[in-house]
Amino acid sequence: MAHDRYDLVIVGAGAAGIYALIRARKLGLNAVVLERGDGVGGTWYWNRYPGARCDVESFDYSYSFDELLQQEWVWSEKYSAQPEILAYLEHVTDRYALRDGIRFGVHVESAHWNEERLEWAVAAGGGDTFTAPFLIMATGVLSTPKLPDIPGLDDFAAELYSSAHWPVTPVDFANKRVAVIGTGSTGIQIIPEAAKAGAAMVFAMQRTPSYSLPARNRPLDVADHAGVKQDYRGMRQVARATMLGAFTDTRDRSALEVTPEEREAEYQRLYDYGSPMRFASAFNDLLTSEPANRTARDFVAARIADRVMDPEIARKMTPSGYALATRRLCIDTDYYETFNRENVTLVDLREEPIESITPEGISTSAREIPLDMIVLATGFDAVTGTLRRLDIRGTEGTLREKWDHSPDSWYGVMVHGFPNLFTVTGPGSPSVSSNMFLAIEQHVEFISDLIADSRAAGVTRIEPTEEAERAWVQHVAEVANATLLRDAESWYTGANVPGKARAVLQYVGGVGPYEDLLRHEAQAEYPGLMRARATEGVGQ
Ligand code: NA7
Repeated sequence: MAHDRYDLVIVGAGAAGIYALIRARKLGLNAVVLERGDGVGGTWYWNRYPGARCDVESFDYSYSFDELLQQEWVWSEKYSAQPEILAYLEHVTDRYALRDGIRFGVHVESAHWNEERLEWAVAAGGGDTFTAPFLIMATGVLSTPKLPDIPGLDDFAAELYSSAHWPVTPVDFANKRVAVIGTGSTGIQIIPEAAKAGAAMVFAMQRTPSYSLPARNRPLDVADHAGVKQDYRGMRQVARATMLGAFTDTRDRSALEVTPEEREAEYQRLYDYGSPMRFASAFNDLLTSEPANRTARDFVAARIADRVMDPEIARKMTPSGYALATRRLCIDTDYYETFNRENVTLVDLREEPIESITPEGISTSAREIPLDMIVLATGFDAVTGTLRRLDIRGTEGTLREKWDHSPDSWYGVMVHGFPNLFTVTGPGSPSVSSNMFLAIEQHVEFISDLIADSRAAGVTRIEPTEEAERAWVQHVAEVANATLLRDAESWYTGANVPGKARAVLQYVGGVGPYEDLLRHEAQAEYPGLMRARATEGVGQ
């Protein structure tokens, strides 16, 4: 049972924790990263299921903080697959010689604030404790899987996998009867792979159909790299000022102010390009106007009908009842076409809900489906899930108690009642509705600048005021309520987890405007924060 002291503890060695360590070392801090896995990568370490791939283009979905790094790294595909993203994160870890600052296999269980000592005590399984005045939770937004509450799940006698804890050794689908439960981004990626890998039958268990666009993934060639790398820095600057934090080629006009032919042509152009960010940015009112959104939905619905040969299956796979992009707008490689194969069956759970899982397979209200394998692609307790599960105790109680009521936060980066605790891409920040790498860089830079500034000024305690937090939460809600996201029935609002407080978990005011607000906070010397020096009381 060791007790180690640091200047800074960082929890999580995903893209956020890695960058936080790089910045901490630049500041000369004695920092440690605690990681429960045996390697770096976070989400990209655990989600190694076949077909796992990013949905933001590789040139955007990577760090921008070092021009040399971005010039030297060569992405092989428009949308990188999980092994390549993981290799990239490992490369970054080695390139900046970070491994000796990361403790692997450490399961953090609690973090308690000590008001006398002005420090956090982070306790891990096995009894080890790590203390530091500053704590960064880089625990990810899609890191706590949400397993389904289906009776009999533990009784299944054959192979059972969760997409978010996929085994390192290859899984063999050949000649097996495989059910994939869930048709969000993950199910949409796994189902075609299982079918291609020779499964005897893939049962796609669909409760809510997603909208999905062809990714048009392709190898990147020398010309692609030259095109971007001749001015990578400039491209990043443009991306950073956009709504989504990626290069989106947006036209600032309404879907309703153009002719139907122009609209169709624009949708087709972006559909042919293959990017959910670009498609969702086709017009400036797709997320704010129901009639505008409907034009995009109708376009995608018609394409689903083109891609699925059986009109009845196409009908079942066509979403209805929610606006496009209020649930993740997916991209796919041959997802709909997969349902034209002999070895794929759509099981529409709205018609025949799952009643139980038996040792032999799945019982729906209509039939028994004998199976050799079940894959759970049932999503995550997103954004707040991991932090709510840890015992994080501040001045007035636990973060869980606070967030069970409402996921309040100051810019998604600090929480009133939890001094010197920082969350990377927390609730109320652009996070998952933007390019996550950029969102991570924004936060880590803001946090490390704040720590540096505070240490230089002799500040030992930092906490957002209640008023500043309330004002931010209100602003986040106002912006969200002006969009169709206010009605979203998806993980974007916590709707997929029973009992979870309902709120739009992202700031949808845009990455560029959000960065301006953060910059303003820093330039104005953080008016939303109480910053106290060692000799002062709280509230100075
Ligand atoms: P998602 O997008 O939350 O999708 C989860 C899917 O699992 C969704 O289709 C759910 O249907 C389905 N689900 C969940 N529980 C059940 C039960 N009990 N029975 C049947 N079906 C169920 O998670 P993903 O992992 O696909 O994607 C998460 C993000 O990762 C993605 O958006 C990208 O940002 C990367 P439901 O919608 O609840 O009817």
